[in-house]
Amino acid sequence: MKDNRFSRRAALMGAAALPMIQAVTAQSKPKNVVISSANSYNGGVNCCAKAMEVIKAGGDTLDAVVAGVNIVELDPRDTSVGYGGLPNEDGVVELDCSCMHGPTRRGGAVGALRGIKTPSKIAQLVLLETDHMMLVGEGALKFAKVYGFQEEDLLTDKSRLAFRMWKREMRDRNGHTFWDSGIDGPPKPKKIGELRKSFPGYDDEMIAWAYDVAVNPPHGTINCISLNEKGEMSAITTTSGMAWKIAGRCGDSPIIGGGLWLDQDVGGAGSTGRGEENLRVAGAHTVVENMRHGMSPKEAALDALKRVARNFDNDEERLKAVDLNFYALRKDGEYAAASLWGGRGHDSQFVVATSDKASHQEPCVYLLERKA
Ligand code: SD4
Repeated sequence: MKDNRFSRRAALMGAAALPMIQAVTAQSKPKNVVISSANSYNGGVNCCAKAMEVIKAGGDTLDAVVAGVNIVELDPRDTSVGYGGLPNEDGVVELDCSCMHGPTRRGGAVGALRGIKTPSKIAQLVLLETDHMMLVGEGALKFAKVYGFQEEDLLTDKSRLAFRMWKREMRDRNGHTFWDSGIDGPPKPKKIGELRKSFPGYDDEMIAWAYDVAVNPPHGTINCISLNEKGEMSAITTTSGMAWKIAGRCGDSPIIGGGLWLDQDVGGAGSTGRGEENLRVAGAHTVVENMRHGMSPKEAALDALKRVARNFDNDEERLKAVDLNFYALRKDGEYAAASLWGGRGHDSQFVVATSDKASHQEPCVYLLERKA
């Protein structure tokens, strides 16, 4: 006799996922799709345009995302990625990156890499040329040099100014810092005029920018995921990490399963924002597993954000300090990006390029809305 209870339960629980897994894997014709975070200075749009160009020319999906993010890594204006990224508390830029190649199911990563403008290329070399998954610090730099990469100063005039401003504003509980003259630190917020005296040679706009990033370190990072017409996928996340971090701190970006995950049978996901909170939910892996079990990319990303909110007992007051975004591309070409909070700068947009639609921004969905 047919066990109706079992079939009903199966439909509601585990087995409900099975038809969706088939839907993901047995899709008709894959298409070319690249998605990325938005980033400032049109970084995401340029990244996806480049990656799509490589894919259309028949290039490998990993080469495509590496070429795409290289543009942002090498752009000194983006202070969250590669050259010109904001440094750690010692004034040294330390870069994190991870990448995954779907067809070979391999990954490579570097953490706290100093002196190399394009950590994506080193992470790709770890993937291609070694039997390891991740190299960090001095070892990662030595490895890069073996392949002919030059060690360079990654600070720009702009990021050095921001660092000096942060040093100066880093006060003890009496409002004092060794970078300020006298022992009575003036109250915040500072007037531009006051800062102008300490930072001669910079215009007011630069000083205001540096003050703002010193006290409110910005988010950035670029994640990029690609799919080609053969159904092959790759993904990458690259960053200078959290500004003013303790030397040696690795965020989520170089952690395979945290800031990046890709399963050739299902799809890929990546993250930008506060890495520590992402790591507490193994975010990118969670998003891909959610898709495996039948969620759409949008549902999968929002579910991962709900887990983050749960870690704060859904207390929006405490969550205010957290910015986090997930990007997801499923193997059938469906995609989405989700932010914890709606409507904030480039976090509210992500970038998409397809065979027939040039690289462009689309809105992220979001979990929470800031009250006015
Ligand atoms: C980190 N997730 O190091 C990175 C930083 C970032 O937007 O994405 N900022 O935690």
